[in-house]
Formats: sequence, C-alpha cells, structure tokens
Amino acid sequence: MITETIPQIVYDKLSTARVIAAFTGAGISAESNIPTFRGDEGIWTKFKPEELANFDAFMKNPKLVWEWYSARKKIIHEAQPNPGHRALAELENIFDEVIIVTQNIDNLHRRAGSTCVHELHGNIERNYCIKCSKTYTDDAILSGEIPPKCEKCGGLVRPDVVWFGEFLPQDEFTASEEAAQRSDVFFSLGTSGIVYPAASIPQIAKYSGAFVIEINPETTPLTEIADVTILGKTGSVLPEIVHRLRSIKTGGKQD
Ligand code: BJW
Ligand code: ZN
Repeated sequence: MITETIPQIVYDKLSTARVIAAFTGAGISAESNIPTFRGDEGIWTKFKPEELANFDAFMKNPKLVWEWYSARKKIIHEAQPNPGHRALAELENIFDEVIIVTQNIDNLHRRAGSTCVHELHGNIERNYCIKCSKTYTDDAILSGEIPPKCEKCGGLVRPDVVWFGEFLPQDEFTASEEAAQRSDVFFSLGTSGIVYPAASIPQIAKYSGAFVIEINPETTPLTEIADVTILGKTGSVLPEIVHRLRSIKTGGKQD
C-alpha cells in the first residue's frame, strides 16, 4: 500500500509489536540540514562519488578527499537531531526493544538518545591511520595539517567511514541482520535503498516475517517489499505515529 496518510494497520501492528527495528538513511538527517547523497539536492550532483568515496581516490588525492570530509565534519558537528531522530529515541519508552540500523555516519541517533545503534557505514567523528590503525579524534585531526599524518608511524589518517568497494564492519552487519530477523515491525526511513549490502537488511526483515513500513517522500526499490509506504518526511510522520501510539497505549488519556 502506498499512501500519504498513516493507515490504521500501522497502529494495529505496532500495538502488538515487541521488537522494533529501524533502518535509516540520509533522508532522516535531511531535516537537520545535512544534505543527502542522491537526488536534486544531493551532494553527488556536485561531487562524483567515484572521485571521493573510495580508497583509490583517497590515495591518489588525499588532500582533496580530506578537504571534502573536513567540510562535512563541520556541517555534521553543527547539526542537531531533528523530530524524526527524537521520535525514534522516544520509541524506547514504548517498546521492549528498539534497534536502529543506520547507514548514516553523523551520530545523530545517539545524540537524540537512541541507545542501541548499529552503524553500517562507519562514523565521521572517528579517524584512523591506514598503516598502524591508531585511532584519532576530530579535535586531534582538524587542528593540524591536511591530509593528516599519523604521529606514531607517519601513515595517512583517514575518516572511519565505509567507501565503495570496502567491506562493512562485520559485527555491525551481523547485529543488523539479527535485528531484521527478530523485529516484529521494521521501519525503512529516508533511504534510496540502492546501496548494497546495506539495502539487503529490509529484505531480510520482510522475509523473516516483519511488518515493513517505509517512510520517504518518494517511492524507492524497497517500496516493492514494504507492506506500507507512507509518502512523507520522517520529521513529520514519525512524531505523529509516536504521539498517536502513546495515546493508544495510555488508553487515549494523552489526546
Ligand atoms: C527523505 C527526506 C525526509 C529525503 N524524510 N526521507 C552493482 C550492483 C550492486 C552492487 C554494486 C554494484 N557495483 C558496486 C556495488 C557495490 C556497492 C554498491 O552498492 N553500489 C551501488 C550504488 C550500485 N557497495 C559497496 O561497494 C559496499 N561494499 C561492498 O559491497 O563490499 C563488498 C566488496 C568488497 C570488495 C570488492 C567488491 C565488493 C560499500 C558501500 C559503502 C557506501 N558508502 C557511502 C559513503 C559513506 C561515507 C560518506 O558519507 O562519505 O554511504 S555511499 C552513500 O550511500 C552513503 C550512504 O550511507 C549510502 C546510502 O545512501 P542513502 O542513505 O540511501 O541516501 P540517498 O541520498 O541515496 O537517499 C536519500 C533518501 O532520502 C531519498 O530516497 C530521499 O527521497 C529521501 N528523503 N528527504 C524522509 N525529510
Ligand atoms: Zn600509524
């Protein structure tokens, strides 16, 4: 079902659910003014992913890649969680278990208060040396020369994010697969659903029997497997769901 309003079945399924999983992409942070990747406003209309988001590009031109990441670190550092992030964090007060599986590198779910977050594509606030793996905070990196060099071995330091052609962190991916398998209701939120293997997570949820709810202003390849696609922004739709759900759980005393 594709709809612009929230159908009753969403509340019916949530009312009996115990384990909730939410798979998120750049769209959930768009309302925090962090640009998405694809689409008219996406950063990849201006920058080519093959020139910036892979290891060969980094080795060929570390300064260019680092300038791009430094600018994005600044935007993300200054961003605040929006009502969509906060509504997901709020779900922890309603359900036994809420697991966030995110493709985002911006840390906004944790900053909004979510306590169980699996990051499939890394975290832009972390950095590590490509030679000896020593880790660095942003404070240590952004105050020095660009591209940064490791103080221990002189190797190049890179942001701890997953580029094209690189493996996803195995433990995070396994935990995400398990969350998808165990969830009663699974949300797919603000993602184009075209980057693999991350995009296989909603499919695992669907084939494991979860009720899949997609929220996105546009349909995506994941619309095909979603039980309900709500065409809208996560920053408006999620708070509405949470508000109504709280009211149902408290027997209408909140309305
Ligand atoms: C809103 C909204 C609002 C807007 N509310 N919604 C051919 C076929 C299949 C696979 C491949 C292939 N060729 C290569 C591959 C593999 C490749 C891949 O999937 N490529 C496809 C793009 C074709 N994958 C990989 O390389 C992965 N690794 C891998 O496969 O390893 C195995 C391997 C190892 C060795 C050799 C070969 C294979 C790694 C993928 C890493 C992705 N990394 C990035 C960059 C992270 C770092 C950084 O940020 O700089 O991760 S790419 C980028 O895309 C980022 C995102 O996490 C990811 C997904 O994007 P997302 O989140 O979906 O954002 P958008 O912009 O696409 O969509 C936003 C959505 O929000 C839209 O739908 C809007 O409508 C919506 N929206 N406002 C709700 N308010
Ligand atoms: Zn080093």
